[in-house]
Amino acid sequence: MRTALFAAGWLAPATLASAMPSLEGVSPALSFDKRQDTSLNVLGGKILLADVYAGIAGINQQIYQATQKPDQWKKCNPLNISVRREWATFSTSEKKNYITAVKCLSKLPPKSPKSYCPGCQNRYDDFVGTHIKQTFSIHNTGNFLAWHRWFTWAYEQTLRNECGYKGQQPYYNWPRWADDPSKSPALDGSDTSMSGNGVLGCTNQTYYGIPTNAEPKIKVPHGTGGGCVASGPFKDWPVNLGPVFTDLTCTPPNPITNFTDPNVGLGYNPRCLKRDISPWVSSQWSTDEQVVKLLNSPDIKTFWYDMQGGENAFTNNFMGVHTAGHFTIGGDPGSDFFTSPGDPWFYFHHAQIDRAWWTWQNLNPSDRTNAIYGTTFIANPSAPESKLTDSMNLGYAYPGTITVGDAMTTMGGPFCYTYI
Ligand SMILES: [Cu+2]
Repeated sequence: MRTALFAAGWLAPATLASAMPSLEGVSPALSFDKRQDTSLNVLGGKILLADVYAGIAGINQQIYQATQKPDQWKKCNPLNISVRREWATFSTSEKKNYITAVKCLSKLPPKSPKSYCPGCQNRYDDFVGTHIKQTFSIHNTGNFLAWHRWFTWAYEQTLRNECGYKGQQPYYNWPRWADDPSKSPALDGSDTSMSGNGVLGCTNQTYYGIPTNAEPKIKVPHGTGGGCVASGPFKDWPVNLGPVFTDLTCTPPNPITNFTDPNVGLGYNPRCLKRDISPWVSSQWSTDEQVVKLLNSPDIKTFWYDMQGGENAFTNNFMGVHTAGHFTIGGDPGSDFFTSPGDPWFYFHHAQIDRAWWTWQNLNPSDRTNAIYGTTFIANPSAPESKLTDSMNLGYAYPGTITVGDAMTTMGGPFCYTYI
């Protein structure tokens, strides 16, 4: 049974825009229970069409779950669901609680044995190590979105279970800050940010090549950073693993560089966190227009390709929101797609990747919740197709296994969360 709201997801963008209520002078409710810091100024003063889509998706999902998934609804409904919000809507104490918990993870001992991850120094590194180990089977694959949904959730749970975090994983709403990411409260370098840009550094290179090869399709110019993050809460953040596949020549190579070694990139390689925040990237490929175009994808194949840089990746000067989000901060390890979770920024970006997928799914939940496209090995169309019954694990980062099918909804399997 489809309701009128499901159909609303298919309204033309122009219709939606004209139907939007004027929010002038109104303090919009941005969460079910928190009303601090919720003025539009905090959000950069813009109403985004992508957020209107997300709002429709959120309502659709509740109706779909209530009417079509009664067993899941008994376990997860508005009475117990957790709500992920943008960092800009967090109160100062919520931000500090989150920052403290992330730092705490980097001070707890690792669970990975040395034989599995020789360079893992702390609990945070368990997540980075898992991502490095599994890179070829979780990117440009059919499980890409499901695996990263679970990975981000497992990180959120670990912050809560092992480091006293009380809230949810924040996301970074790309288009809201696309003109100037350094203005976002998540990257402004303040005491309540995830630290900001690096100092000027790595100036031996004038650009990053995407993809990383001799003839890259896109050349990201060096910005005003590139060196170590020298201020803000993460100025002393330890980076221990990688790099594995990076275009940066100013970063020391990992002690284990042989791709036939199962521990490639997992040798101990201590260094500072580097960033080169790039409005050049975000203002081209992370805008409201770009996200709305992605959300208007008619099928999962289109959505999956568009998110990751198009069918012939990165041709036609198109980066896609996934790579654009990573290169909005760039640097080391942020620009290395194996080691990128080594920058705590990763989870802000991937929560937003998840939110974009969640939005697309719930614009038409009956058709899209279980829509899957892709194979089981990176950029290999002849590998076996990914299936909902494929199992996934997170190594020593988080216990247990789930199937891809378990991760197709945020209100089933191990999950019970939504976005606002
Ligand atoms: Cu990844």
